[in-house]
Amino acid sequence: MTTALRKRLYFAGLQQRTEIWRSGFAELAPEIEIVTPQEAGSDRHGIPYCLAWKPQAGELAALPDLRAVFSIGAGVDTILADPGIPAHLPIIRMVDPNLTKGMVSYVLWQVLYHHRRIWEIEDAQRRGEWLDQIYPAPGDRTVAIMGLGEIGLAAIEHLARFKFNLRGWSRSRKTVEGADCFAGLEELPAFLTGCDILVCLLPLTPETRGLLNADLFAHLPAGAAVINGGRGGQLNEADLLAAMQSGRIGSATLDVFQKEPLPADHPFWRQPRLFMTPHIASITDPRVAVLTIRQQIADLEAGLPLQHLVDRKLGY
Ligand code: NDP
Ligand code: OXD
Repeated sequence: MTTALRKRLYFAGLQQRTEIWRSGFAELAPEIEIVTPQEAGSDRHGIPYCLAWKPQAGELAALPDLRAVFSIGAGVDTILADPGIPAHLPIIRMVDPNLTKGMVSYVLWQVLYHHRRIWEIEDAQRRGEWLDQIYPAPGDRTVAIMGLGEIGLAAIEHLARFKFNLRGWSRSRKTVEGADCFAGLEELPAFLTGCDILVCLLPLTPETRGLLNADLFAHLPAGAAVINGGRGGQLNEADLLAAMQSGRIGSATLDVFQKEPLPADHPFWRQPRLFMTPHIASITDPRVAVLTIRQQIADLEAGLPLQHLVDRKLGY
């Protein structure tokens, strides 16, 4: 076997999860040889594959024999942030049923949190008060999902069981059972009007960057809830703070932020009715992902088409 044909997989930007992934490959795909940046040293020839999360600018272009880049995440914005990635290189995003299940459980948890205003019960409990809370039936609430991809569609399927009024918004037109669907920027105002709980599950692209801003919030009913599980770059953070302080947005959940980890002096830490999680809404499961990557490498080497290819022009 020549060096060029060895199944060597370079880890780019995996940070603290390197060892979890290394043992996943050792157990489930031992024929794939893992190479960290330190192990690769200065000669980066003979490495055909890369597993990436937040690669450094120029890191992938410096692998001359690269044939495919596998993203650890469903979102590939941190990979596409490097304009130097050779245009011919296929980038494959992560589609993992366990990642999707994690996101669905996060969306259900947070939609119900805002629907039932859990913070009121917690506050009352701390005051020792037996709160006779009144709350609407799901059928009197409109939950609107931005992004009708792998995750958005699965979230709708599960939310439908609670009988919420459901809406979905995507770039191209979709028909989804149990949800009213809207497409494109021109239909965004209609999608937002009357929406009580807005859930963002969009990829970060030039079109979606900064989309969750004061103009968008102005279309929501006063006191609406906003949940962002997509990417921090989609939210204008100052606009959200102002909207929460004015009462336009009544409550919010954020899993993703412009800067992660969220800086200690960020005003979000002190904002009432803002629930935050540290980008853990869901996590790719190495036990599933290793097998998917192994299969994709086998397909590529057999000349078969790859699945879940990123459209570099669209950015997702
Ligand atoms: P998909 O690629 O399957 O779906 C993306 C959806 O977004 C599609 O419906 C697409 O429309 C829509 N979309 C893209 N651009 C626009 C636009 N400009 N206007 C309207 N709709 C648009 O992605 P996934 O569902 O797998 O993942 C979505 C995102 O969720 C990821 O990119 C990532 O950022 C985030 N994520 C976050 C996690 C976390 O832990 N917080 C974990 C996993 C994912 P169309 O159908 O027309 O193409
Ligand atoms: C992802 C993520 O995109 O973890 O998968 O955010």
